[in-house]
Amino acid sequence: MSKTFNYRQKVAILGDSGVGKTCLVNRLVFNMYINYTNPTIGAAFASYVVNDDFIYEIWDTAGQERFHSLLPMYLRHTDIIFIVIDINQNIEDINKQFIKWFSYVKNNNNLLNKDYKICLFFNKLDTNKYFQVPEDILNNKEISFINLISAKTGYNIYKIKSTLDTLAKIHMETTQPNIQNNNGSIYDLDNVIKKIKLKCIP
Ligand SMILES: Nc1nc2c(ncn2[C@@H]2O[C@H](COP(=O)(O)OP(=O)(O)OP(=O)(O)O)[C@@H](O)[C@H]2O)c(=O)[nH]1
Ligand SMILES: [Mg+2]
Repeated sequence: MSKTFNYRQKVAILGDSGVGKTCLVNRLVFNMYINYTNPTIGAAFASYVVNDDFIYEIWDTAGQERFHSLLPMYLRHTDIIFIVIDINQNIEDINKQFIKWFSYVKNNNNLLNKDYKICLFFNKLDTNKYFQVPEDILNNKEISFINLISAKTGYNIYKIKSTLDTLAKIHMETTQPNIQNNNGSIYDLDNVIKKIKLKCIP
C-alpha cells in the first residue's frame, strides 16, 4: 500500500538544457551522480521525504526549447521554484539566463501557489571555484535562497536539504494537515475532527 503524507509541497525545477537539473535531483534524492545523462523529455518526477509526514513532489522539467510549451502544466500549484544556472558561461550570458527564467516565473505567477518561493542554484562549481554571483542577482529581494553547488561532487547539497527541512517545518507549523478521503479529494483535518466530535455528542 502506498504511504500517504499529511503535508506536501510541490517543487518545479527550471533552467536551460544541460545546466544539471536532473543531476541535482539525483544528488538530492538518491545521493548519486551520473556523468552521462540524457536530456529530459517533457519532465521527470521525483519525491523527497523530509520526515514521515511531509513530502516534496519534485518536477524536473526539460530545458530543451521544444518542451517549453509544457512548462505551465508543471508550474501549476507549485510552492517552490528552483532555477538552475550553469556557471560555465560568461557573466553576460549568466545574467541573460537568470533574467529569462526569473521573468518566466514572474509572468506565470498566477499558476503558482501564493507565498511561492524562488531558489536559485549556480551549478558545476567543481569546474570553477572562483565563480562569484553577479551583484544584481545577489541583491534581488525576490529570491529566497541562492547557492553555489555541484551536483557532481555534492558540494553544498546539504544546504539545499537544510533549507527544504526548514521550509517544511515552517509549513507544518503554519498549516493544517490535510488527509485524503476515500474519493481521493483532500479535506481539512480540523473539519473532520469537528464532524467526529459532533457525531459523538449524545
Ligand atoms: N562538472 C559538472 N558537470 C555536471 C554537473 N551537473 C551536471 N553536469 C553535467 O551536465 C550534463 C547535463 O546534466 P543534466 O542534469 O542532464 O542537465 P539538465 O539540466 O537536466 O538538462 P535537460 O534535461 O536537457 O533540461 C550531465 O550529463 C553532466 O555531464 C556538475 O555539478 N559538475
Ligand atoms: Mg534533465
